[in-house]
Amino acid sequence: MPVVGFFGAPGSGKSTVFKALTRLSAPAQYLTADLKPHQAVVKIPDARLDKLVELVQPRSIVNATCEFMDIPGFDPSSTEKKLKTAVLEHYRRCDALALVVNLWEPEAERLFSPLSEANSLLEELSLLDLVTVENAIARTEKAAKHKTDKEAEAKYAALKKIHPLLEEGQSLRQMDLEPEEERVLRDLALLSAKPLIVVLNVADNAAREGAAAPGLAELQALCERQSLSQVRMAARLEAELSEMEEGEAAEYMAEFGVSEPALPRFIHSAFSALGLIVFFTAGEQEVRAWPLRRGSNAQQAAGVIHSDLARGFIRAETTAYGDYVQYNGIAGAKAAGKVRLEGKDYIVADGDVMLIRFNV
Ligand SMILES: Nc1nc2c(ncn2[C@@H]2O[C@H](COP(=O)(O)OP(=O)(O)OP(=O)(O)O)[C@@H](O)[C@H]2O)c(=O)[nH]1
Ligand SMILES: [Mg+2]
Repeated sequence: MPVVGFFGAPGSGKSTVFKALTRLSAPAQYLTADLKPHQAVVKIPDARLDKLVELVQPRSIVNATCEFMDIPGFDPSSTEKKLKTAVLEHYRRCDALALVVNLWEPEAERLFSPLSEANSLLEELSLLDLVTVENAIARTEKAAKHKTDKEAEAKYAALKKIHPLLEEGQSLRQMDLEPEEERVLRDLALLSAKPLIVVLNVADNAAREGAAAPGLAELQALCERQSLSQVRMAARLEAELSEMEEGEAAEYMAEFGVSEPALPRFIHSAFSALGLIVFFTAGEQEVRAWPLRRGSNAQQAAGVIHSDLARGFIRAETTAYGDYVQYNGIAGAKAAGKVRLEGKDYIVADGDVMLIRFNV
């Protein structure tokens, strides 16, 4: 299950976004006495899953899930060392970070433009990594120079390559790294390497898709330049919606011109940043959505369900989601010749409905 943590300037709306997405209010005290952040697991709404359920009428339904973490903003000037360390540890544990940018505050009342706010936070991630990398260089230098430890040598070389780039303020995301370099750096959990979703937190009156907001266009351009996933959200409005009955919420959404609630839009951006797709299993017992790393093969998909299925993999009966729906389920798809028997190397496509044949 992917874990997404909210990152942003103090008061940018992280806790409000958390509430909008989880329907839970994060208490004002976001860290408990043992410095744990406020966490929530949400079921991911999925229109395709709903459609499969309608066709199959299973006994149980399992949505994919995502975990959100409301973490206090990182304050580089903070002198509370214990708090700072704890906050950074939480960020390192996240699979992706969501940068919440304040685009709702009137221009006259703010000290920094949204663009400079976002840029300085992105630079902060690179600076934090610079410190981590310098410490790691000091630790691996000796072993690398003895030329007896290949792993240390590879790590040292990768660290020396990224060090000057981090000094320039680049993020790891922007660097061209070989998969092998990525591998040796993985245990450092570098923050600027994490998939990033930019939450464009706009005022209620700018909730409508396409509506202008001060600073929004510059932020969108930044996201384009750095290929960052972005999601526009009027967090305060959405947080209010999360407290309403469905009908009332729909009316309210229509009034403000919001065509789709924040959660599915956010998940869409997050999955794209994380490089995740979804495949389905659909039986009378259970219909279920499974997140899967894009580019995975059928055997790896089987392994997500259970390691036995990967070990004893024979083949995967695979139907594209569109075919499954068009032919009213597996029987119709079979009759139309739309169910394929795929081997273990088949690269799973988003929305595939799969039945794994295995033998252990
Ligand atoms: N008008 C408006 N106000 C917002 C919006 N998002 C947040 N706010 C207000 O900004 C204040 C701070 O919001 P929070 O969600 O607590 O911000 P935060 O980023 O969690 O703040 P810290 O955890 O203290 O860093 C609250 O008073 C919110 O009501 C928004 O989209 N529109
Ligand atoms: Mg907060």
